Amino acid sequence: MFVVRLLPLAALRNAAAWACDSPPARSQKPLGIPSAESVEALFEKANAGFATFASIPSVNCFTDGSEDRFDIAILGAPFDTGTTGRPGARFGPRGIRAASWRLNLDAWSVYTGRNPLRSWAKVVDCGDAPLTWLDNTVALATLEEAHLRVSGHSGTPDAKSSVPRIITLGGDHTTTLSALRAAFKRWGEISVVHFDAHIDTWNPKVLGKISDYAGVNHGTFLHIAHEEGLIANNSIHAGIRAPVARPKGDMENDRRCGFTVITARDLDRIGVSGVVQAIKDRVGDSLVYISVDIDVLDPAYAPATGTAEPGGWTTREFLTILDALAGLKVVGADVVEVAPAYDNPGETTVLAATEVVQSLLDLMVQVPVEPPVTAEPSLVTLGCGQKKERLLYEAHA
Ligand SMILES: [Mn+2]
Repeated sequence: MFVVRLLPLAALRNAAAWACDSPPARSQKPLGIPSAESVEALFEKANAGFATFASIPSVNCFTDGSEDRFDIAILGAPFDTGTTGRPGARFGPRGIRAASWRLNLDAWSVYTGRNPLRSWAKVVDCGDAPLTWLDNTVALATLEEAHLRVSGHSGTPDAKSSVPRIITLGGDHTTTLSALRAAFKRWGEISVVHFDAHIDTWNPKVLGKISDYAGVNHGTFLHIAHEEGLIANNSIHAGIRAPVARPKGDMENDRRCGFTVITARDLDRIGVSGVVQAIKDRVGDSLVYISVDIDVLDPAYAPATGTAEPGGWTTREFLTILDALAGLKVVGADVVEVAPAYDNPGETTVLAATEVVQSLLDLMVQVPVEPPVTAEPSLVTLGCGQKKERLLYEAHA
């Protein structure tokens, strides 16, 4: 009994001595104490403090900060009061940013060997535009102004392209109207490559006919963009499968708005390469805006969206198509209709959306684009003879 009591006390005394004085000699380095260099390296890599897209730097792009130069900007558009289906896309930007945490500056594509966040282009996150949810017309005008402020910055001094280009995180699809209005002022008329389950060229007299205010919504914005003369007559939809509201009228109006259609099931018939070729043939050498409604994916791959339609493409099929569009002159792009509240615990939809953003970034990095210089830069003559204002962009030295 005596021995049993004394031995533990002696052991405790020895342990206390090691902790306070010198540790016992060991052949290996103590675990849990990293080198100062390894900690320092993490700070050089990225700012992980705020949830920016892929931890890229955040910039207040809405002030006149002419010293803040960048080449591609991520811009959030938290707006969902133009939706006819399930609301919730106002949380799309923060959902996509949250899911992008696993991306970082060292994410190199296993397919291409490229990394759009390590290129000639400086990519920044501008945060969200300050949009009201109480008046759609005010919100859309605010978003257009936000786009113009962002694209009003200069590209970085050694960049291959002087006007910053924008990738918008929606927001319901109405937000694309503001992006197209602003893009027209910077770039002139542009073609739209529109990935969606729905045509979104509905005449406001067919969809939202209860008032002029209601007529501007996420199913009519491409009709309105056409009526305003913002988009060229060689635009194209891809992934279409949702029913239309009239037996013939809606598709006739769609063609009048300058669109041809690749349906979701066309992929089974012509394959990925057929879809890609059809898009490239259609837009040719035009300046292009790529709009991705996440409902182009099947609800199995993107359940978190406002108007899900069964029978869509897989995430892999769609990303293959998107990456194969390399060579297009992409001047603007978006990923819209992401409503994270309907996502599953595995974050299927928002993860897909982050990959789409990475692919859009890569398309922009591969082909730098300069705005066309016209003799009369403030006015552009449209195909219909109407004249529209376009901002004069003064390229930096
Ligand atoms: Mn849409």
